[in-house]
Amino acid sequence: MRQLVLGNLNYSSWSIRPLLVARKVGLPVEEVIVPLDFPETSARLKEISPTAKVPLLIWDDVTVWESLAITEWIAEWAPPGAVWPEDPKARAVARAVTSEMHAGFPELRRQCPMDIRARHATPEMTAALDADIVRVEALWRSVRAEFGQGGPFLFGKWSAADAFYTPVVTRFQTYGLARTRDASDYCAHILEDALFRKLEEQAKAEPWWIEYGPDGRSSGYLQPPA
Ligand SMILES: N[C@@H](CCC(=O)N[C@@H](CS)C(=O)NCC(=O)O)C(=O)O
Repeated sequence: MRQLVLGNLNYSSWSIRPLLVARKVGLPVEEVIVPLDFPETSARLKEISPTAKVPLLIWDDVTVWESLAITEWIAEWAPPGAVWPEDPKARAVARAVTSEMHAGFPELRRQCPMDIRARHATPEMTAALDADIVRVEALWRSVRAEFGQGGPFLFGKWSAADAFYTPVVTRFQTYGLARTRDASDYCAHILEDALFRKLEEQAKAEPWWIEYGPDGRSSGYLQPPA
């Protein structure tokens, strides 16, 4: 069995990161979506995942959880340079900014949950959210300035770093967060890229919706047909 188990693409930022990587390199894997926040979601995930979370890669007798570990597994499967930059210095920095995304930006994630197909008001600008946005924009600007000569992506050519920042780009769009011309330009390139456009179409067509309560709790529901 070769499956990439994912949450709904509209909301599951951790799922779309390795999904974009898998699609970019043409990994022959079945994509299976488990809609998040439904009453049966946890039980379904507990049956297959040690953390009861998605994404999860099942590849024959190997099960890999955690979006970054799945990305590294795909990088080993793919030819060199397909997932990470070929240049060792660029590759080291790409891994650093990707790890920073995986471990950081808590306020951006908490206050601006990914919701690709929606447009929401910009949330109240707390100092912590402001710091996350300032850091994201500085990071994009510095890696583009040092490594971005060969193309419109963070390291010129597309890499896993772009996959990991794509959910941030969608948040910038959904909540109107971009402040600098450089950040807006980078977001535009990601949003216009065919890899993202396909995913956006799928997210828009999904029948599953999530509502966030004032306490931050979320629950899934099915949108009645129009
Ligand atoms: N650190 C994990 C985070 C995974 C995660 O939090 N996944 C969420 C969806 S985006 C999930 O599976 N939630 C299931 C649930 O809460 O029932 C990763 O990078 O893969």
